[in-house]
Amino acid sequence: MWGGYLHSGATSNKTCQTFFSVKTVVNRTSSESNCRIYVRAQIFYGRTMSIRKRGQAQQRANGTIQHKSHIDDQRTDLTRWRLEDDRGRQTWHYLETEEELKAWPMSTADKYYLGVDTQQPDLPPAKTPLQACENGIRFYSKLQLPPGNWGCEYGGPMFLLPGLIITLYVTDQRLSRPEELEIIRYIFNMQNIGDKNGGDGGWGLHVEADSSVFGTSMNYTTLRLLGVEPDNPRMQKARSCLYNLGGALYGPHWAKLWLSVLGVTEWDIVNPIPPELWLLPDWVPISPWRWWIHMRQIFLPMSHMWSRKWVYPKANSDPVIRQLRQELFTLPPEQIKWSRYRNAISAKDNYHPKSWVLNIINWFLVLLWIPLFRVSWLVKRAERWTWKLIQMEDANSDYADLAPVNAPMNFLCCFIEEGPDAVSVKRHRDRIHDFLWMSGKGMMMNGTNGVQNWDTAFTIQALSAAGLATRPEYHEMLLKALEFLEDQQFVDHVVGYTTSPTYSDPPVGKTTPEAGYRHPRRGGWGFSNRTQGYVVSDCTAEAVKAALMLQTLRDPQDPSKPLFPIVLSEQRLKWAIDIILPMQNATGGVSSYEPARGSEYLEYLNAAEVFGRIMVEYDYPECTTACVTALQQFHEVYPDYRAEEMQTFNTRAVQWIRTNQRDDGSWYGSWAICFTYAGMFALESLRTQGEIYENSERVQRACKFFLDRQNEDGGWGESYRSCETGKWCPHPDGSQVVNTAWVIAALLEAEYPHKEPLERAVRLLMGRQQRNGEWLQEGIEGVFNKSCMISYPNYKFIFPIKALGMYAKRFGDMELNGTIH
Ligand code: LAN
Repeated sequence: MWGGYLHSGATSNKTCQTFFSVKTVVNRTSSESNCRIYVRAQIFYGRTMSIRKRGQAQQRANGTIQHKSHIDDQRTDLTRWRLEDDRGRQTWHYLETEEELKAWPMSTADKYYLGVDTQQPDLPPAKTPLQACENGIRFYSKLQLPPGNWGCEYGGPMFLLPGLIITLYVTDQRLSRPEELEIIRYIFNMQNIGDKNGGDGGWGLHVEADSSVFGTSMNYTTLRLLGVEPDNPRMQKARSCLYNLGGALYGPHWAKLWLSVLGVTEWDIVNPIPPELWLLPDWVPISPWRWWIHMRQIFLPMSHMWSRKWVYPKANSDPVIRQLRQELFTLPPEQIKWSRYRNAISAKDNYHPKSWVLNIINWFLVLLWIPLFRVSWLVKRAERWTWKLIQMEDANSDYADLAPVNAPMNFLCCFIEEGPDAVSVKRHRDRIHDFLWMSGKGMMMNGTNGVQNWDTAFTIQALSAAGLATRPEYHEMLLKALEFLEDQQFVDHVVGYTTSPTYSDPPVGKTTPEAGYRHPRRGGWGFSNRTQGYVVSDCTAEAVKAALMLQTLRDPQDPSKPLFPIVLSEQRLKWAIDIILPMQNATGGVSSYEPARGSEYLEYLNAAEVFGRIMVEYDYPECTTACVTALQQFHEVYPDYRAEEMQTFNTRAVQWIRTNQRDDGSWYGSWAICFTYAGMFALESLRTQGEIYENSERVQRACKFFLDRQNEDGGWGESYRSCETGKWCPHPDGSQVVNTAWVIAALLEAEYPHKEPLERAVRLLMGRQQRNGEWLQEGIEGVFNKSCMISYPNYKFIFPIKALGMYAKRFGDMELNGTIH
């Protein structure tokens, strides 16, 4: 053991008025087998939002941080991190002083998320499924946060932090020192090194993916901007991986855009992103308002940036940028003719090759439109309109924005348009913290600003399905969860909606430019929290179901009394139904954020290269089922409200579910992996129309699909490759707790009559449970856009709890004899 001061400095921050100084104590711990220097950073700065101006805390010389230890060897003291949950706004804070530590003790949830021992006691070993279910709840309930929701490490995508760090860099900002150190540590922890994905030293699109130019060039750049030196052996390895893939010239569109903003590449390398498209009349089939919401909200700031051709003003004098120009390519930069590489893309990144249509359009734009027709008044008009839409998006979400891809882009647009001291820039800077998540492996950027509503609604439903929601010991937890949902419902309209020609009450599924092309939102729920402000069909439906499940329970002691207060009033639930009803597509199915507005042919314009099925909304069995079951439950409680419409909605929706089934009996899932997830929803839908194993050939086929794939140990394990390939791919590590729980729930929804396969599966869940009631993290669970995985760590609690409880309800809570795996 040895210690000493490594670095110190002081700064002040105009906006946040923070004070910063770093005192790092260096220890060499024997527990770290590689004898890595362990730096316990004691960091003194204002507790709340800590963003420094670049160059203030660190003395920058030649663009790199000047201090002796290797920045990548450092880490903070995990026991000083705390999660704050302010009405669903989750932010992590590093405590600097002993007083602060005393005033803000570490909670079990903090410990759990940070991978620190939670010290939860061993529970009496479960002999029956319900005992296992209750042991699971006992552990999981300790993770509930004060406002009533659950926190979530929502990692997976490896392209989010780069956008943030580049934006901060070019706007001359920095995160706090502990945050930066932990981001570096996280990115290194996710590097493909050793036996991880071939160990070539790169990064992939997501944490489990093979290295790609996108992942490698972006994460390498991020590390360099955060001060990691190029001669670090891991960086050398990353570079050689990048060169093997062709270098950053072979990156996808988004990578080229970010590198051009940074001044590492030139804008000529970026295929055109003309904001003029936003001026197309709404009836035009390719108008951006018809695109999937994520694509249009990303295209929006991207097109603005592209049109302005904005470049980091200090690019040419900043040594890091100059070095990056040497490090990222296989050719010296002066020899590169940037425009030649607009269409260059490595095979590893080319998941969705650009269509011939898009290639012709790009050719037309580059050779004819831009030089001959793109006159300045038109450009100005387009930029004025995109800027207005960006402002509307910021206003509707209090600068949280739809997701962590468009949030940094909007941030940069505000900086470009309004300058460094603008309120908009400060608000964006502050909001960044909502996305950052601290874990035992370092700090990541969550896929959204949390999973608050989604996990909370599912948790309530799991206990209810398990028949445990009436138990007094869970009452407080469930009430708090219900109150959380109440607090997070959208109770206001989007900017411009009430004065737009499309306004009506109840709303209809139409939109106009005056409403910023948004779907109505009052009464809906989003995936994360109220601030973010985007209605999602199934998030609304799952929240309605959760609320109804609790609010209709009778007190077991006195059945004349309700067990829970009416936290969500009849009016508020009706508003939610008003949001769900206009979500249905002409096909009968339901999409994610809005009914589909454009044709699937728009996929020909998919320019992202790394994702599939992103251009428009599609029908999803998951979203469709959630809406069907919510409407059904609502109708049982309030039979007079819009009953006919609900009836028609459900008949058409379930018919769509039927037609969406594949010949082998399965359904393809788009939001988690994959057939096991979608099958659970689809069978629930069919059950609402009385279609179960006994009377339905299609349900029998669905059950057979699962039974044919049950592993020897009784479980199911599905790999993310199922999502990419559209074919069942077994998980390389065998059965997975989450897949197994989904299939148990699916078979029980189907009323599959034979107990034996279900009992074997239940045994697997029980066998994987730890003595303290928890289940350990296994493979990644979620997906989006077919190719990018994302984690849902709470699923390993929610779904086993649900499945075990459902099983006990159906077959009785008997002791299970025999080996538990
Ligand atoms: C999510 C997460 C939640 C998810 C469900 C509610 C589970 C789903 O049933 C509907 C769609 C939705 C809301 C969804 C859509 C796409 C999201 C927002 C994500 C997968 C989380 C991250 C992803 C977003 C697109 C990430 C940004 C990346 C881009 C390629 C734009």
